[in-house]
Amino acid sequence: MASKKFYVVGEYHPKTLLVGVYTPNNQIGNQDYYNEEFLSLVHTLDLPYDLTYFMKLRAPDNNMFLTKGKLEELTKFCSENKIELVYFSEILHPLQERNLEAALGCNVGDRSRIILEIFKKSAHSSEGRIQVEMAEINHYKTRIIGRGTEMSQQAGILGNKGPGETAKEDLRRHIEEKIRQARKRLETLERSRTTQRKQRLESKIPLVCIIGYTNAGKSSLLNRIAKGDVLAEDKLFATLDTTTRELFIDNKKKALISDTVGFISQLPHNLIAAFKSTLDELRYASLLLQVIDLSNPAWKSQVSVVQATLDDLGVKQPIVYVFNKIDKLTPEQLEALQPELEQFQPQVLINTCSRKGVEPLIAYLSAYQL
Ligand SMILES: Nc1nc2c(ncn2[C@@H]2O[C@H](COP(=O)(O)OP(=O)(O)OP(=O)(O)O)[C@@H](O)[C@H]2O)c(=O)[nH]1
Ligand SMILES: [Mg+2]
Repeated sequence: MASKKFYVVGEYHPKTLLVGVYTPNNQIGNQDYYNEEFLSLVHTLDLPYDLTYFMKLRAPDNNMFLTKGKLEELTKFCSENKIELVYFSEILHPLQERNLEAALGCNVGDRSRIILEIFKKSAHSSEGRIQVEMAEINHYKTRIIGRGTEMSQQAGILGNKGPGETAKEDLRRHIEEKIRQARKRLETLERSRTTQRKQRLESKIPLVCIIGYTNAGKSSLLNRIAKGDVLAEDKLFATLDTTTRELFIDNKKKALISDTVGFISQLPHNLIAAFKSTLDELRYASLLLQVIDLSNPAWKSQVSVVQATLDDLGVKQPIVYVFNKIDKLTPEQLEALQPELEQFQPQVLINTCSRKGVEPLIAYLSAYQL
């Protein structure tokens, strides 16, 4: 299934195809929802593209990612449409990426690359920027060095250490130096984070963290209940940097409250690793507010993705399910959702459009012993 999409007039870009591949690993929603989310990622990045191609794959192939038949179809499509660059909706192993490039005769990018680029655009603090840089170097390291291996194998045929091998060694050294520098800067920042945390723990002020799937309304909630001025946008990953504010309930300072990076299905491993120190903060929270966009048909899978990410990070803090954007649902729709919502306890239903909309959460926090 292929359809035509927008061009950026007057600006050169390689003829680009987006390939949405729905696989059993996707975890999230149905095929339409999955593809829609992929397009939101692409739009968030303002990535110009020419065509889309959506397919369903029962089991990804270890070497090629696509099965033989699907690969043949796509190769034909790329050559007929003179495609130069293909972005896949899924995370590709560097070997799969190289093999696909060879088979399709195009440059290939994957989900990790798109999310990395979005993170790069949204990181403003020095810690955020270094974390993204670290993830980026690691992403490209495996890919570049992999290609280097092919270069050196060709050189090996001539018997000596050929130009390919020297280039590979230089590159490896250069990348390792970059990683070393980034790690050093991160360590310095981590030390200052540990000092701050120690001060906070000593002061006995509890910490509440707002977590949730990207675009659920986390920053809007912080802005509403703690007079923040965090950028809230209808974009994925608008927030990367942690913002912490004082939370006053009943005119008393109750806690510090933080808003941080959102989660998404199949967040690249490099990024989770790079943001580990930021996310580690969650383990020191007294309470987590998990914000859920109840108006999103895939809200339930989004809750599972967040839960799985928390499990990976070893976070076991108490959670309140904060069902948000209920202003977008009719009373009948809300009523119909009740049986499903029951399973998620404790819960509050809110919208962040007004102070009144967040009152159920304020009442909950007022009664909660942090
Ligand atoms: N209708 C409605 N829209 C909301 C509500 N809360 C947030 N939004 C909108 O949802 C979009 C995302 O809100 P953000 O607060 O940026 O979401 P986030 O969870 O911080 O997103 P990231 O930082 O990108 O992960 C924005 O366009 C908000 O205006 C709500 O209660 N009702
Ligand atoms: Mg945000």
